[in-house]
Amino acid sequence: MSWESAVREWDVHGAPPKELKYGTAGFRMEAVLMDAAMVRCGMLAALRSADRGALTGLMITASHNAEPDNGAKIADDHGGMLTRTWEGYAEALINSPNTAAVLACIQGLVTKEGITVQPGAAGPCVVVGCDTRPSSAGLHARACAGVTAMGGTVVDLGEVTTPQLHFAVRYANEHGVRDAVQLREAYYQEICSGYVALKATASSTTDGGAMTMDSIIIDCANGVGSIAAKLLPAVIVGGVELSTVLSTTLRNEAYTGPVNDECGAELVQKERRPCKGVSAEEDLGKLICSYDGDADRIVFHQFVGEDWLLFDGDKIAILIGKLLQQELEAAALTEKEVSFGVVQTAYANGASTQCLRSMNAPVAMAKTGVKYLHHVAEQYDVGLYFEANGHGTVLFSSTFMALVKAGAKEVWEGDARKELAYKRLEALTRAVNQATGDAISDMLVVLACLDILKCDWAALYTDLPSRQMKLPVADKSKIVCSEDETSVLEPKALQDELTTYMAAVDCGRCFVRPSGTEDIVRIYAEAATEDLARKLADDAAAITLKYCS
Ligand code: NG1
Ligand code: ZN
Repeated sequence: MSWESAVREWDVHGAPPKELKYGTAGFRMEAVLMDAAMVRCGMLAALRSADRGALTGLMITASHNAEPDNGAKIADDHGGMLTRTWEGYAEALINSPNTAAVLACIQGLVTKEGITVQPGAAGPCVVVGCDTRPSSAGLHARACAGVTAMGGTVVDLGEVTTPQLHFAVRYANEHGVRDAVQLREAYYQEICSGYVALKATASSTTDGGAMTMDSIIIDCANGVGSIAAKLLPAVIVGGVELSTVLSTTLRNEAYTGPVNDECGAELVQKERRPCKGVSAEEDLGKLICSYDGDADRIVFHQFVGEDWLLFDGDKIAILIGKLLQQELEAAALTEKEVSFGVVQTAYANGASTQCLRSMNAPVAMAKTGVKYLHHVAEQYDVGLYFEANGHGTVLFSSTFMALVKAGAKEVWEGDARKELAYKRLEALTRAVNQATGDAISDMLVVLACLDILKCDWAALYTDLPSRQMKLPVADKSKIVCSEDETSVLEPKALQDELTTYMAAVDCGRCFVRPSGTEDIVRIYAEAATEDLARKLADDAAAITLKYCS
């Protein structure tokens, strides 16, 4: 069957009931409204695959959103986010008013990009995965139909985390693997072997002792993270079964409650309170982490005495940054050979930025949304990025990868510390999921960092009091922000008022921006005290409402 006939056969759902935008994390909205879009998303991912002559990916998830929502993220052949030009093509295709317009749109794209759509083994190939929302299985089937309509082949990963999908695409293209089982296995082997190798460099082990046992409680956000994390203990790398070095206790597993409901990284980080399923009585002193609904974000928390401590993305960045900087120095890889940078957004707590600067780590700022941070981090040999909400990873340039691979094999006569540093850096490149931020990989990296650094994580710096609010407004598009999103350009009077309020508050900093994933405006405020931060946020919200109603 020609692709034209196949598109006619499958594109039976019409246009989505409202126009969809490819936001900071792909298409996202109420699941029922995604029905129409999903077949077309499959077609688009297949077209991109044909264009690149390589596998692409399609993940069905609405991440941290409530359970009734769903969405689609398309991964490019390197495993990262879809390139900007194609976001525009995706919007045009998905919002086509009818099948004739879909056909015209595809034809236009094929001509413009010089794409050959040919069915069969040499044709397009898309790795498809989904989260555990009730709507995901149905949408998954539609996505696959879209790929098939374009003559494409599906590599079906089934229920996986978003980072597993991104990793699989990258790995498939690098190693010529198209088998779903092998791709799933490669993920665990790569990150777990890095984790065990890192732990093998902790002082107890290098002094001849056994590896220490890490212990962690995982709040799985009632999401797909539990399915992936459940497999960790049985992973065997280099003769070591992970259960002998890592003890995991899962809470809020998939199918035991609605995704992200009263649990997960979004609730813990934004509302600054523990999730359901953990308590000071049961879990005092134990390290807990919270994933989000598709396990591409993680934050840690702990009941200590009367307190409850939160270790968000900023704290994670500082911990990993500390290890990286220490080891780069020990390996004598100075700024001249290896550039190192940390990327944050405006949501990073001012105290964390200050802490990084005092560590002499170069800090760059990016717009909110992983794709923007990722892009800035790519400009360094070692680019560490984290959003305060727990989404982040480390990117290593190919030059750096080659350098540490060679260095880790070398015997550094008389320089045991240098040898250790190369081993640690090489292990880190495996433990980290370089395709995207990954709750499971970040969890393992943090545990290994704590084992190696043996520092008091909470004492590295103290957050400035801050407050975040979500403001439902009549029209969020009335607010237009500057490139770095720290000020409002339109309406100008709104920014003038915010500036006046900020100036009146000790250590006051606040900004407002329209969310790219929800129909709200986000308010952020920080100040010298809790009361001042709360008041600044309340004032900013009132001013914003005045201009947006
Ligand atoms: P929006 O809704 O545009 O603020 C949210 C997060 C981002 C990023 C995206 C993608 C905050 C303040 N914003 O974006 O950091 O994670 O979702 O999931 O947490
Ligand atoms: Zn997510």
